[in-house]
Amino acid sequence: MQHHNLEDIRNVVLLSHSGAGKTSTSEAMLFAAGAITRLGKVDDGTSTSDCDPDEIKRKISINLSLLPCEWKNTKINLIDTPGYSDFVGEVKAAIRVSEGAVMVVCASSGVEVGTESVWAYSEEANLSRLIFINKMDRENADFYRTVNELQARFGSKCIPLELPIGAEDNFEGVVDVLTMKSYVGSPAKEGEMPSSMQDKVSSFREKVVEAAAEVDDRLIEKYLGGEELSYEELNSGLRQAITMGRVVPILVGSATRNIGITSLLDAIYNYLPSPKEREVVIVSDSKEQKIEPSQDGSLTSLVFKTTADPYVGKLTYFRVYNGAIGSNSQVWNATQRVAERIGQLFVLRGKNQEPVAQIKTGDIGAVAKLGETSTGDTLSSQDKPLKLAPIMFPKPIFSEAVHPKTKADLDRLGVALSRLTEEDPTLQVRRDSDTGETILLGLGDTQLEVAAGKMQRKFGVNVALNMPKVPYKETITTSAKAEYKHKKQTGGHGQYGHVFLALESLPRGSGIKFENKIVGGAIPRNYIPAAEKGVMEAAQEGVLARYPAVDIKVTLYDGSFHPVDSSDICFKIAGAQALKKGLAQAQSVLLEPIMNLTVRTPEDFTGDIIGDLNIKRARVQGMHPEGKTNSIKAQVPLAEILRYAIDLKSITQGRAIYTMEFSHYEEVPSLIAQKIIAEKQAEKV
Ligand SMILES: Nc1nc2c(ncn2[C@@H]2O[C@H](COP(=O)(O)OP(=O)(O)OP(=O)(O)O)[C@@H](O)[C@H]2O)c(=O)[nH]1
Ligand SMILES: [Mg+2]
Repeated sequence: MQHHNLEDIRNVVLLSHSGAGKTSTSEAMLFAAGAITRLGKVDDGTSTSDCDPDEIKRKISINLSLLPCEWKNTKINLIDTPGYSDFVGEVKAAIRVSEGAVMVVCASSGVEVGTESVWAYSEEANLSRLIFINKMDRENADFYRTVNELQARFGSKCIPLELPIGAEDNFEGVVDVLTMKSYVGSPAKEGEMPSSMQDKVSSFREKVVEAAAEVDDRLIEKYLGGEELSYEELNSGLRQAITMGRVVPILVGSATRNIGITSLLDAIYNYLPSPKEREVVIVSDSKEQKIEPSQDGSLTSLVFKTTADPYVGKLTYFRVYNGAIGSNSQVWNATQRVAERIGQLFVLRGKNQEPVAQIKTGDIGAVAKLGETSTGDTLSSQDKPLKLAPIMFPKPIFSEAVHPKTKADLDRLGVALSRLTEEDPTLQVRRDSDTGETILLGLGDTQLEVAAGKMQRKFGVNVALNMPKVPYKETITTSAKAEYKHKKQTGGHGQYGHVFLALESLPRGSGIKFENKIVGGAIPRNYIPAAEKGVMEAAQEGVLARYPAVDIKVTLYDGSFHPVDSSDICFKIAGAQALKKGLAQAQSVLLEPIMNLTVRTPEDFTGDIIGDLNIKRARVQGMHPEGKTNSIKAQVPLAEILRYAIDLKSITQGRAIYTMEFSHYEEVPSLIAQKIIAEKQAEKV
């Protein structure tokens, strides 16, 4: 592929609810543009985009894919994204490096939850959009119903630019509303539109003409004066309206039957903006500055994806916003403040890599084996280290405990996990110091399952994912005093340590506080730290179910010693045993973590969500309607919402989202506490 000028590039992300046909549509576009010679199929695992073994196995997209093609001397960098909500991190990254979007909507399912989410993301990112109503050949496909739904949800700016000829099995082609020509079959043959569609096409044409004229004073004058606007005038008006987001044109077709695909490519070429039409936002010291992108400018390039493969090594995907980057050069990572050596550059198409000498402004490329660079970093030149805004990824809301199956798996676990989190910024790893578990956090169960599969396939590490343990704690409810004398008389040297402890409750979140109130040398000062250590260590395992004891003030107020037999270890034992006795006397109870939960849901599901939360021992604290969305705030015990990602998905068919964060610890109701204690005791046996 030739190098292209800035105005001859389109970076276009495909967005949709899962399964609407993004991958099939991008495959059809690659085929129509001659970038591939065989039309692959998602269902056979032969598509260019879904080339990862997990994608082939599950027949869904998991990773974003770069799928460049050339159309009318313009380089179109199609970026296919996953529709499944667990992989929204990939969608966010792809949106960040695109100027335009094709929103794919299924002609039979219409507007779905995922359509609404990606619509909102593309709006946030200010992308110019086209809508492609796909699967017109499917049973129940209804173009006009889908158009009505789109207009009802997203407004009257969604205007058909094409109408279908036939539907379902009889879907044959499309009519271009502006030119009033028809494109039938595959490959498309241009012809006259069916005469039966004349009136319909004319009435839709009127709407397009009006929208195109409206953006330009000269055109609107001409239009209102009753003059005909030329095709060129209409096209340029329409282009402006689409670039400004005032119009979102609707096209139609069938990806698997390869109908309506060349006109989709034409629309991308005609109506979506080039990188030249978007200013580049530079952030430095939290100030923002906008620059015009230029081939001669200083290199400014954003890393938007990293893949790690034990055989191929690390691959870094980047988009150049300003200047150019060359093979075998050196760049400056402005985020990490380190120099990086650039080896051979590539242009990727699915899994195929084509070596290139240079990637210029506006274009997207990849490079292998960068040592320091990670997703979100800016690569620039050292003399002008311009930094781009990073990519905003969603925070994890779902976690599983990772249990390596063998000792060998355990040894390699750390490396595998750090590679995984490097590849996917929506994954995080944490060690829970209370339960001793390694916790993998992400956006949903499927994402974590795929991650576990990848660990096995790529790094040979076998793990089981289990529900994480709840980090319960124990505390006391009354005050108590306890004495312990550790005394042993064996052959030679004896052992002697003797302490009196007073235990009192402290407010939640205080932990264990130790105070020494020994007066008059009942215990020599040098043994106090040992007694304290004994207390602190024993507090790690409470008396109910061996959970850490917290929120207790322990006062050492008396004791005795032996001039020969006493030692640090004797006082440590005495401190530990006295604490255990005290905990047993002071009516210990179990504490559990309570989370602050916020759910955002379409209002119709409010009742079901509250009903479910009530079963989960939640305290609903408030509801805030925002338009048709309701935001519900509640405090819920962690133990009840370890699987909330799955529960909420099934209550709302995936239409609600939530966030949660730790709030505080609270006493577990006694019936539930008895069950937890019994389970823990059974575990011990
Ligand atoms: N009948 C019909 N089926 C289609 C069409 N386009 C896609 N499909 C089928 O719909 C299913 C999903 O298609 P994909 O292209 O994988 O959809 P996607 O949007 O990429 O899916 P995700 O990436 O998982 O979100 C596959 O079985 C396709 O064969 C179409 O135009 N007509
Ligand atoms: Mg796909």
